[in-house]
Amino acid sequence: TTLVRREDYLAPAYWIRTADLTFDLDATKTIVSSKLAIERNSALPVQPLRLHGEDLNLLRVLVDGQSVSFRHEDGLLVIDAPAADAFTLEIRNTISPEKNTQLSGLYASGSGLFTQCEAEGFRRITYFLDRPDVMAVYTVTLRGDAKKYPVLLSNGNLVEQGTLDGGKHFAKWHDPFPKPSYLFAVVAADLVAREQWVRTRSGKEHLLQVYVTRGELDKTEHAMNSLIASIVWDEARFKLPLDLERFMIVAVPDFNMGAMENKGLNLFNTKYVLASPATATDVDFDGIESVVAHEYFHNWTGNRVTCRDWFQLSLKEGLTVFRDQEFSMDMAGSPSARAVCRIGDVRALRERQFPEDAGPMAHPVRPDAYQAIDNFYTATVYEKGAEVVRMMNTLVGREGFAAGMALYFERHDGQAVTCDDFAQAMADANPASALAQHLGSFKRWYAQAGTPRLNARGNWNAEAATYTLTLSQQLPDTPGQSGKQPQLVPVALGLLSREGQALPLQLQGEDAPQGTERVLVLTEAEQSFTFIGIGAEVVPSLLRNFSAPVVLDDGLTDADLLVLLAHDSDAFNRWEAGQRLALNRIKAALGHGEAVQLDAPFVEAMRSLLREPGLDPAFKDLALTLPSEIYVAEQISDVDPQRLHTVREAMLDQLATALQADWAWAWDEHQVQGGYRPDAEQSGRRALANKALAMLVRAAALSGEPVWPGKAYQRFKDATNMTDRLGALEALVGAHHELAQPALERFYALFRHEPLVLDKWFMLQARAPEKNGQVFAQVKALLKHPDFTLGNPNRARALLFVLAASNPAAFHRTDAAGYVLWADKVIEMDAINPQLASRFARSLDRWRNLAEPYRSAAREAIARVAAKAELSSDTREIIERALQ
Ligand code: DPP
Ligand code: ZN
Repeated sequence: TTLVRREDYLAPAYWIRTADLTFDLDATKTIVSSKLAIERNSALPVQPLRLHGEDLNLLRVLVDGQSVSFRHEDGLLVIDAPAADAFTLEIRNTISPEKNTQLSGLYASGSGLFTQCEAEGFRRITYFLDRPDVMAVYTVTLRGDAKKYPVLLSNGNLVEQGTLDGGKHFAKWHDPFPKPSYLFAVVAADLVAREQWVRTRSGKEHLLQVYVTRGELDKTEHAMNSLIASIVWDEARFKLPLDLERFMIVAVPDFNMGAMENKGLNLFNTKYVLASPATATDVDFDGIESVVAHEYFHNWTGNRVTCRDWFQLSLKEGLTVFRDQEFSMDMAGSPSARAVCRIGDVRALRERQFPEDAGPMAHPVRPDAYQAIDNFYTATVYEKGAEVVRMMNTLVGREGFAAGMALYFERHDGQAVTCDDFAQAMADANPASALAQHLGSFKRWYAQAGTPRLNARGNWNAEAATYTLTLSQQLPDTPGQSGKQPQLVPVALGLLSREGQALPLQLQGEDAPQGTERVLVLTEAEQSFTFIGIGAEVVPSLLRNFSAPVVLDDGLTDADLLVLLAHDSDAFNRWEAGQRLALNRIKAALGHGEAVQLDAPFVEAMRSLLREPGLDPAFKDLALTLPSEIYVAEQISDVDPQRLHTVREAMLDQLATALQADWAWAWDEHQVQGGYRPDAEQSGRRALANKALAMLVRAAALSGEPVWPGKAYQRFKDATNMTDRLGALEALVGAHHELAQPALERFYALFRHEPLVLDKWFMLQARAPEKNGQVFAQVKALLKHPDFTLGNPNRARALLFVLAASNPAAFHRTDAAGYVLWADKVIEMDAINPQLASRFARSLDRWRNLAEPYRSAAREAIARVAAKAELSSDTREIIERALQ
């Protein structure tokens, strides 16, 4: 395998202006006939035409209707001497969708045929210049059996359809927008659609369709509503209208990713389309809303303006994640619901991206090199990329950001561009901003990997009545990168009196205070900021709303944190103070090797938070959730996952017992009245009630008291929605109560024919808190269950990924059995689906941070996979990096 480097980028030697494709569709053998109008790029010297192709069976090649000599070289089809500067290339080849278990290119799922082309799947359909800076206008004719494939879809507009001999029919589609091949899509299947016409602000009518298999139409209402809301939002917030006559979403059960933004024809993992109150949880409803929005928003940020090369992936992904996060916040509504969204996003960032930045796969938001681009659809490119965009938004303000977006589209609509182009547009639209003044320092966020450490120390001078805050930053070395430069860090802050009052903020040199919250801009390695008129000791509330993706060391004591927990006006920092108090106790218990004994101030702080009148239940749920084992593991070294689990479980036991009466109050108080709505208000109440129930069952399991487990079983049986049913089941399973087994059996019997619900059944068992190796043993048993398969990515993720990536104590065992299973399954999966396997392989990324005997055993398992000769380049890259 070869390394592709960003600095080696060259413009394409040829352009493809139009692509006229015909598919004779068949699961065993599909014939692809392609007619391409090609033009030489006259800016470059004459070169051979080199086309990408993978797993194709070539039948013929014609240039301007004549046969031409060609050769194969390094997986490319090379035509040394194309006739002229502009010519027609005709290619005919066959492919086998049913043999395509990689789910990249054209593949079979159920009885239908579907495509996935990002990043490099189009070359598995036909020979092409399969790179995002080559954009063509596509006309696609689909021919196939009318019974098997009654629905034939491709991008753009339907221009013709009709019947053919032999029980076949055809459909012809034309997409007027030039697009890169990764946005191409085809669907041939037996589907039904929910349809809706909408009128956009310009007065144009558009047809929206959500396609699913028969029998699933009643689960498409939420996806359709989310799509309509997304269209309205993008027009209102960014003046970006729907530019298509028809916008289609198609749900596919076998899908490597969440969804795909193909122009006008989005393909979705069923998980992000299908939902009814009986089968989907509040979290699922939220996920659908945000993924539908994400893919829809790509129509502008990704499709109208796309990436010049795959190193620029965050240009579209970071920006589009930022947009879907903002959309979800606007949909959630109230300030506290927005804060709940933000906390969720930051938790995900810190549990997935921070470990990535600290491990062997650390890479900049704009990577410099890759072996397999599929390995770079990462938390860094997506979530850290979104944080980089969010910092720009913080620096230029909401209006300034909208102006930057407008300039970006004015300059680049219809082009394939770079991250630099986006940052430049943002800066040029806001010339007076700190972003524009320090653009070079800001852009290091794209170039330097690693999570910055932000150190903050305050010094109160009683005589001068000043408070001087000294901020400094340090960026750790990462594989292949050292000696890094300071980055621009926006630090949002407030100062509180020890009684919790917000203080007016006036910096030295200013005429008057400027409110009680502001953003300091750190651009150097170290800078000091002096506030005046500070008559007493203060508690700083730094990095409000998580204003930069950094690790903060502010030296605050528990007493300081208790002030913030009780009084901070910034909901994020209030939550953060509670997390830090909990983390301090976990670390202390790990340090002295004794059982945790929770102190009264902490328990009382948690109690008053839970009981605080008027505080959002969703926020209470988050504030009463202890930092996860994965998060804690990143705060320490030589991690012993078993010990960590024991300490955290003991803390949960104590919170369950000490707050028993309060949990019972919370359960009673947060029952939802009336019909099910997946909105922020109801889902917050359900989340807190379910948390309370889990705590009550936990306490009951400790004391042997039967009432709460009985109530949980009753709730499990009677629940009218999946959130409550699963919550009750999880309470029993989480406490290892004897009622868990009958409940699991009943759940299986009820939902065995609902694949997405069955995924939950597998997942629930894989993520149960480990106890004496029972959870690991259960996962091994479930691998042999007739409903388990590695062929369906959702099923594989539900059981194996959840075990290895989300249940440290079940996975990291002193007998190394988890690692043995990991290695076996990486190898087995790799032969079926390399993208899935390499993703799974990453669950051992952080092996170097483990204590012995885990570390050596993990290394041995990785080395065993590395010794395999026939690994895919996807998995090879992950394994090699892990051992470097
Ligand atoms: N581009 C897709 C998305 O992020 C996934 N590859 O929406
Ligand atoms: Zn995306």
